[in-house]
Amino acid sequence: MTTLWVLFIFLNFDLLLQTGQCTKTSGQVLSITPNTQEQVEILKNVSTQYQTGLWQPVSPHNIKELTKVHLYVPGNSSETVRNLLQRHNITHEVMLPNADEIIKMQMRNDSGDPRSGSTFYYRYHTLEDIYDWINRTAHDYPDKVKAILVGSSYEKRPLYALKLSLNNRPNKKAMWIDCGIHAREWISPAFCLFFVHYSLSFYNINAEMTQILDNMDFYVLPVMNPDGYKYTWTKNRMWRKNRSPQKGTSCIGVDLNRNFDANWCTTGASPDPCTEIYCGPFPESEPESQAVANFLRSHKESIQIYLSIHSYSQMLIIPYSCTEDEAENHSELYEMVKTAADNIKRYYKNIYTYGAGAQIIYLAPGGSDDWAYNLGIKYSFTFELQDRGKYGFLLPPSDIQGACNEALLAVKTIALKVMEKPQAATSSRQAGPAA
Ligand code: DDK
Ligand code: ZN
Repeated sequence: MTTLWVLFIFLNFDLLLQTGQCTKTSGQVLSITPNTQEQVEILKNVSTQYQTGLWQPVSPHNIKELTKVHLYVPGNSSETVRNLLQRHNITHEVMLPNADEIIKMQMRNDSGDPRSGSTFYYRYHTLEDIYDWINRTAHDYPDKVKAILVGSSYEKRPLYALKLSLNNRPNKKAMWIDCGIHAREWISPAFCLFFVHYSLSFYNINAEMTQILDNMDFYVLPVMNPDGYKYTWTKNRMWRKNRSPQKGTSCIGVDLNRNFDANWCTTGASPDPCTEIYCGPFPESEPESQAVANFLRSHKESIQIYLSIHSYSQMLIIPYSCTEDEAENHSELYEMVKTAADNIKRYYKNIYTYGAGAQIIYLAPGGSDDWAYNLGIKYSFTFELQDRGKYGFLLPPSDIQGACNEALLAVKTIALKVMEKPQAATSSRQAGPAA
């Protein structure tokens, strides 16, 4: 009998220890589906309290019935939040039980060692390592790559775009690609690095890439929001905005993808600095968005294609996101993203949705793509890369290769399609007879 009691106590003690450990161990990402309007309201509250991080949708305002919400819940509020959901009978499951471990894994994989070979592009890198890589790349390919200083961030970090120009043909058109507008979307800068590397390595090897680079230059800005990116490595992995302080509040940062002058700060953006979709005090108020806007304004005769890389949800987005109106060349753009998505499905068996932003996600005014489009860059796109449904922003390094290859295929598809077009629209802006 005594033995049984001892055993009983021992087992329960063990259980106590385990639960004790569990609450301490890790933050989690929950996938939650509100079934009623009442549950929607509860979720909106939960997502603004308990220091949780809303991953999807981007703002509590966009939470609606029967649509999945992804919520990062840090270890210390995990029990409270799950109890609350249970109490209100809100359907939820754990999408990522060990979020904190995965965060560590993503950082452990960093190394600036150039001798670590091809796997360099299938790891995430600190901001310092990305700056080193930019220097190294410009240095190693002096006749093909130039680092152009397009501006600086709020905290005075340089914004370098790499210009890839693989031959000396005059008057080439160009494509602009920016990565890392949103700090926590780490796959985005990883794609820009991968893309530059691929272009330099596969010119004269891959037929399509050769054809594209023979006719087109690329401007690649690997990290448009360096202050935010740095912050995700050092302070808060889930940071989205830039890091500029705002008047009259302790809340920091502007959503750079709401800060451009395209139906600025209308529905889908917020004038509240404490939200993730804060539009800033006025259009182009932020040095990062202003730098990109200035560069595009001064190169709009040559830049024919604009592309901004984000994550996650696997989408190929065309204008407009700032209004429900259709873009003037909607069907042409739609055909391009459809073909790109079809190619991705065929080669990689992965499904990307495509279409006008306002139709396929939500109204998102003040975006760089819509602004570039209105500037006259009529082939304007935003890609949302992987994950495939489990990791969200914490896409493991082992998935970088797949995500980048899919996006690369979409870039190639679009570049080749644009090259087929008669260049009337762009060349007519230049004075004098067409070449
Ligand atoms: O900025 C957003 O909320 C997402 C990327 Se995370 C893109 C929204 C559509 C494109 C708006 N320019
Ligand atoms: Zn984004």
